[in-house]
Amino acid sequence: MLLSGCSIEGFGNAFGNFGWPSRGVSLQAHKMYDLWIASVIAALVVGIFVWGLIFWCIIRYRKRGDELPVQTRFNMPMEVLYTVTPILIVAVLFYYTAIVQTDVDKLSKNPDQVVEVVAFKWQWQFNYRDGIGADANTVASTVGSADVIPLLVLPTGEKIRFEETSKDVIHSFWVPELLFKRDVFPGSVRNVFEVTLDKEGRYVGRCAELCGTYHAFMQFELVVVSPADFDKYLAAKKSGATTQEAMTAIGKEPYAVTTEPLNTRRQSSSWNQSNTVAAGK
Ligand SMILES: [Cu+2]
Repeated sequence: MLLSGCSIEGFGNAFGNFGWPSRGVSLQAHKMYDLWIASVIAALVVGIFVWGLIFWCIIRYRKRGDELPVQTRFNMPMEVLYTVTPILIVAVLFYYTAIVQTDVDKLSKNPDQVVEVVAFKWQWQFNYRDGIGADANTVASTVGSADVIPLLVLPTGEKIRFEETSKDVIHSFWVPELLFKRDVFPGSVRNVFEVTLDKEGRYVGRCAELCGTYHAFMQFELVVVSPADFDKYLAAKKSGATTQEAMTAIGKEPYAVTTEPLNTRRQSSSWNQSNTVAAGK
């Protein structure tokens, strides 16, 4: 890879990111992505080596006659080799996983922004807070409805802390482009994590924990903007503007563009149309 000038990202891109949607839109996501692709490369190297040995054995030692081959019981150096090698591989993977995981879970003392994520059956509310913890105050808020997808507007380049809480059952906050999801618990447990976003854009978010009949309604959109636009957006919200007005104020499309509300009036494609014929009639 070094000789051919390939990067981990270039290699991942060439193979559809090996199952991930992209390299992600946060510094934390990039680290997880690199670990994932590097692990796949390690697995491929081992895989190709093992497949090679298998095919070599099949061809080299295929049956050539009725003469019984040499009967051996074991080969000590080989036994040691294929016990020690997998342990080394697992140890290296574990080492890098522990480093990345610790990094992704790291919390700063003074995050630049704090967002309280409130999940309930079956929507999201995003509260912009003036400090850390349950005792801080909400300075601006956005809540979704069956007709309007809630927008979570956040800036690039700042440490953003998410504090999660649920009003009823367990939900899960998931933005696929963050390559990350975390459960949202009811009660006194406030799950916390931080990200630093580095790519402006609009990314769909979903509830990733089956939480009831209208679980599928729990969609939102993460809107990543420049810090200047974010300050303007938050100022507009603080002065009483709606999310849509504040979005218009910074020149952005006021409604979600990555997803749309589910149609609750199912008629044309529904199983309970008036003219359907029940089975057996
Ligand atoms: Cu949910």
